[in-house]
Amino acid sequence: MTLSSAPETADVVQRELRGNVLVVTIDHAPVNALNAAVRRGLIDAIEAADANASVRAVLIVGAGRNFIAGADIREFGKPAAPPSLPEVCNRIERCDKPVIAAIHGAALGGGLEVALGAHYRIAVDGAKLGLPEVQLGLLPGAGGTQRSARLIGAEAALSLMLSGRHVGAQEALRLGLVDRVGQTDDVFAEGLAYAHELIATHAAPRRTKNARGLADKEASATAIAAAREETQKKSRGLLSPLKIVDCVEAAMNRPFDEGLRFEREQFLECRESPQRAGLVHAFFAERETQKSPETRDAQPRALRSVGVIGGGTMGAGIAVALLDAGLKVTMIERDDASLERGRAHIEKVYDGLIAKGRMTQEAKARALQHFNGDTKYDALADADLVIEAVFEDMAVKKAVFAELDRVCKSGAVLATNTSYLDIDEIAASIARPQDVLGLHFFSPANIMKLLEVVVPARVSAEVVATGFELAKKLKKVAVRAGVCDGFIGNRMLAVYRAAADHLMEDGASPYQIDRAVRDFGFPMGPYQVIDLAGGDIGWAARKRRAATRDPNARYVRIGDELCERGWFGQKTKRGFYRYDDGARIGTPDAEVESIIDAERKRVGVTPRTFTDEQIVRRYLAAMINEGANIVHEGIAQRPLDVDATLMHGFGFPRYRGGPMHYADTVGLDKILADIREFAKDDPRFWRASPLIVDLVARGANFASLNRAA
Ligand code: 3H9
Repeated sequence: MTLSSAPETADVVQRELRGNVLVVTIDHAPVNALNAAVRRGLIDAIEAADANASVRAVLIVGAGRNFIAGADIREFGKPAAPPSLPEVCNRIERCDKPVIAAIHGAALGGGLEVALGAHYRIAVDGAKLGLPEVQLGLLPGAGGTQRSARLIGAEAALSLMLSGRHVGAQEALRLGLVDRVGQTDDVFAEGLAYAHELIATHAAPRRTKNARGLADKEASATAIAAAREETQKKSRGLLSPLKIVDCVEAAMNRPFDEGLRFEREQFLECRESPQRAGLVHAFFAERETQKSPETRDAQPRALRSVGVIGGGTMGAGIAVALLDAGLKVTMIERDDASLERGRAHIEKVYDGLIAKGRMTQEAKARALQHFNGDTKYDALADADLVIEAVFEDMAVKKAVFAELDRVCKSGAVLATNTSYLDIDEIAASIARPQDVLGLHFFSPANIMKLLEVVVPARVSAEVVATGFELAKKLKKVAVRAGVCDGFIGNRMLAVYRAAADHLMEDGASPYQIDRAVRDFGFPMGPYQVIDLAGGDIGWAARKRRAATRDPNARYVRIGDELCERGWFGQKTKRGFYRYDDGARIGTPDAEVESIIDAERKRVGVTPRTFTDEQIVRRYLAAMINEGANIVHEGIAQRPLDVDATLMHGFGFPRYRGGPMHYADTVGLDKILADIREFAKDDPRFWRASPLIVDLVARGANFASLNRAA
């Protein structure tokens, strides 16, 4: 029997006999995902080891930066090619010779399942072990639910699988996921030494399926019941988390092979679900948005010290995000009192974290060592990047940029955090438009993942690449956006909120609209969001735009009516909801309903009823249609950029993959038919996007544009 691999798998799974150890190296860039060739190569390697008397042990290692990142996510949704991953793990476990997995980098999902199929496990520092399938709408489907529970017990296995978190080598050792941690980070040498030691001590194969982690039935049953209760509360709308609990219960109650069969059935159900498709789309969208023509063509500029202009909520949040990434921050405010308030805002964020036990006083002190404040722009002379977060007014912004132009060193990136002002106009007002960029953060800026990198016409590619580099340092999802009123996210928000207002004036209550939107999967409905953010913010923007609004467009005054009474939401204890006695969750307000009724009468609307489904259809059709316009105009590069924006900045449920992915799952022809139907009532508002019309005519969908880009 030969020890060399078949040609089609030889590249991705290499075998080499080192003395009496068969070293099996998975070499499938970029992350050693388990595609069909790797799976076949692994089985062949184990067959070869069993058939060759001179092999005394098998060592599985990964080439490159990882052991194995998991199943090949790109294969989901395509016809399955044999052998399956469960077969691979079972075959490894059945091997007659001891099999050792030596882990560095990621051993995630199917990657950890391969390691659990092996008989012994060693990890080195920097290893990341986990079963993150839940984040893709899946469950570990190659024996992971059965073997992990047997190996480390129900409670620890459930916690790993339900959170999807990664654990390092030391924690893996404590949990019992690995048998030892290497002394060095040379995974190959460590693994080989371990294999020789096992051979020398005549260690036999030790099969995880026989591990006794579930032997204490009472403890296991208690952990399973607790996980089920918690999951029912926390994982609203999700398919796979409860199935993970069911699988661990099966591991406790059934023989191994039956448990495996049960797991497989549950896995396949998840794999075929729209939730899996939505979450995998989200996974790739988050990675794709980081790529732009500029990041391909240009190198980012160095980023060490950053200036922040303005110490309001936004400026302070941005400062915290920068400090958290280890950058030096200088905040500029107009006078000492304002600067003091800015610093207090920052401290408040940290104190909140300390109160929740997520930060220590020492860590706060360390972070603040990198913070400086000044009232003079000259303090920014050495800044690599400056982000202004001052009042949304063109004249004020231009004055700030004139100062920056005066004091900043050549090559400094000058960014504005404006939400809707024309950045081309700001750029044109100074002598270095090539350095001016939009960096649009979302509040609270230290928490929200989204960063719109807004690209004005005259900016240099290097500056744009620096914006993306900053997002990476801040661990944010960067989305490239063009200049227009509201960029991607806020422009869409204005339209779907208007659709909600129309529904409200036409007969739905704000409470029903919020409920319908929540039931779709958003964490909050639009009126809860307004109450949380403060109704006065939108009111001020509406007043600013009143002069330029199309006088014939429908305008719903209900929000203004509430604001005129000083009902701005949570902070005034009244908005669309009442917040009596400092309550954070509002209760419906009969007075608000009478105000709505009065408005309906004033404008001559006879209220009608809407089902929750009808509400959601209008709300989403408005969102999708504007998203299509944004892609059509080139403001977003692809539909997936719109998806990432809505998921990370506006609470769109990740398991539905963003509005454009969701539209594809409904069918664009149906969305178009809805828009045309709604247009019968209000043709000015409901104008089908030319992009949707074109895609439907061609029988294409949004996904085709993601692939083509
Ligand atoms: C599973 O295992 C199911 C089984 O239980 C059951 C089966 C029966 N497949 O993130 P990066 C690509 S479910 C295909 O930028 P990093 C990624 O798209 C799986 N491709 O690098 C990117 O491509 P591109 C459970 C994958 O160093 C490139 O690799 N496993 C996969 O920042 C680099 O990725 C997971 O959920 C994959 N599995 O982080 C782990 N993974 O260059 C998912 C990555 O074209 N992966 N790619 O843009 C990760 O968490 C991170 O990628 C990892 C590396 C930590 C590994």
